[in-house]
Amino acid sequence: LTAETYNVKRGNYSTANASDLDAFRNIVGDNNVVTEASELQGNNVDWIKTVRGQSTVLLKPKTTTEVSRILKHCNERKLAVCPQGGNTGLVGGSVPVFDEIILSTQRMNEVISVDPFSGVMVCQAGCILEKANQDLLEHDLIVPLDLGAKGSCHLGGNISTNAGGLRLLRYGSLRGSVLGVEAVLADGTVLDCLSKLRKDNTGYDIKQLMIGSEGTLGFVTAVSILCPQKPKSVNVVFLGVDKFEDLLLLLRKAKQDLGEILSAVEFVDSDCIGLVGKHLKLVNPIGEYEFYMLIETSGSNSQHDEEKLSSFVEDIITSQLAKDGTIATDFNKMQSIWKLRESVAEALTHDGYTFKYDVSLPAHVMYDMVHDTRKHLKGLYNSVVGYGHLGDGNLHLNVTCPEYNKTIASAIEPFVYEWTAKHNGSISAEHGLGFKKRNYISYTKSKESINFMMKIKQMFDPNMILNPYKTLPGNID
Ligand code: FAD
Ligand code: 2HG
Ligand code: ZN
Repeated sequence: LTAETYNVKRGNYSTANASDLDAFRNIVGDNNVVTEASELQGNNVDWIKTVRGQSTVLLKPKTTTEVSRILKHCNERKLAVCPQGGNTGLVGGSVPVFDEIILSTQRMNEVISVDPFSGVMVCQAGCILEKANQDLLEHDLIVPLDLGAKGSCHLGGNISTNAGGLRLLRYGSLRGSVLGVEAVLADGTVLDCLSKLRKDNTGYDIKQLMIGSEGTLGFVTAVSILCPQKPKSVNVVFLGVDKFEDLLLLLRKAKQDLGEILSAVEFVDSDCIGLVGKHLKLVNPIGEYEFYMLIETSGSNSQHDEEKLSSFVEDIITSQLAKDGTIATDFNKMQSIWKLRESVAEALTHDGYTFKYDVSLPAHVMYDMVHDTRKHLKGLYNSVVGYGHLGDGNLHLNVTCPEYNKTIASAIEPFVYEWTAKHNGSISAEHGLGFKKRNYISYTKSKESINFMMKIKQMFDPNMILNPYKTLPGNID
């Protein structure tokens, strides 16, 4: 899909010309100004291949100074810019809509420092999440964030989307663990908020504005993150459950009985397991049930953790809250269970055109949304699945259909947004609004807050060059 499908008009921006390209080559070197259409193809299309831009310029700076010089030039020339990290975003925020210049963190991948005592890692924004986590293991530390896209997503992208992921239940949101951010503003100003301090109450906390602003307020160049100790003992349980209400009882019991060692509580429905089996040949290690729950514990004493977990599993199987289950204590088995959960997004890409919704809801109504969507769509789909971060009240509702068409699109939206608002949820729990959801922001935020957001945008980026057509509703572009 392109801008036309979404009925968006190009803003009044300049088009990059030969002298702009010379200026960019002068800043980053010839090899780091990409203009070859074939090389740009991947950067113009999003991960789920549902939106496509037409940029003709990709820039790959290495340093903050280079980013600053690029943005200063773009601002003076009124050239629109689309910041891009690993391009794994799921709301169309990471790709251009028209011919925005793609500014990538691909080469900004240096770890600047790791302090094993405080646990603070400082690194450039282009560090890949999985690689950063591996590097940290040497210091017995881990990144407080994990997600299925870890092999490609960049820490700068994670911070710009305020990614949630699989460890949020234990380590909290990035708003707590990110201690500092360095960002370049639209006019080239370097905003150095790269603090390594756990506590700092001197005035307003500007880095919080960068977190989750999806590249609309500044370009994140470096981050400082408080990283927890690598747990000495990790275990995973995979359970088969008949009813959604039982998942909620299990969640409460897991909190009560596993307490301080509980590190993740995820769920998938039976259709998700069907899809990862069908499209990716992943094998479900237990029988067939309506729901599956993944519980992870992370602690410091394996004997203590395993005892706690075994007694928890014994209780829930005896009481029939869970119908079946398997405990994994070795690395390979844990990995294969996690893979079942983390691969649902990929399996869906093989199932047809995917409409994705990422909502926060009160836990007791979470799965009603999936039932109601199935009923409402009256068979117009290939699959309607529900899965997600149960412990955080975050449902991923996905609808696949043979191909995109307006009838299906208008049957789904605004239905899902209205449903979410009616139950006091959020239309974006973790993926952001990007290009696809910006015009629905008012289902979750008040008119006053949206107006305030617009004022902030105008202050940070008066020429509106940073990621236009994203996050804020269309009427200000
Ligand atoms: P991109 O996709 O490149 O960009 C995302 C947004 O941030 C865009 O608006 C872009 O313009 C902006 N941006 C990127 N870099 C910068 C920068 N340096 N400065 C300013 N703006 C920037 N998300 C979750 O929250 N939880 C999950 O569990 C989760 N699982 C996922 C699983 C899979 C398989 C996939 C494909 C995605 C998943 N995501 C998840 C989506 C998630 O938002 C991204 O994976 C990740 O945070 C984006 O990082 P990225 O480097 O790929 O950013
Ligand atoms: C996940 O938790 C991701 O797997 C992706 O946030 C969710 O694809 C989705 O809907
Ligand atoms: Zn998720």
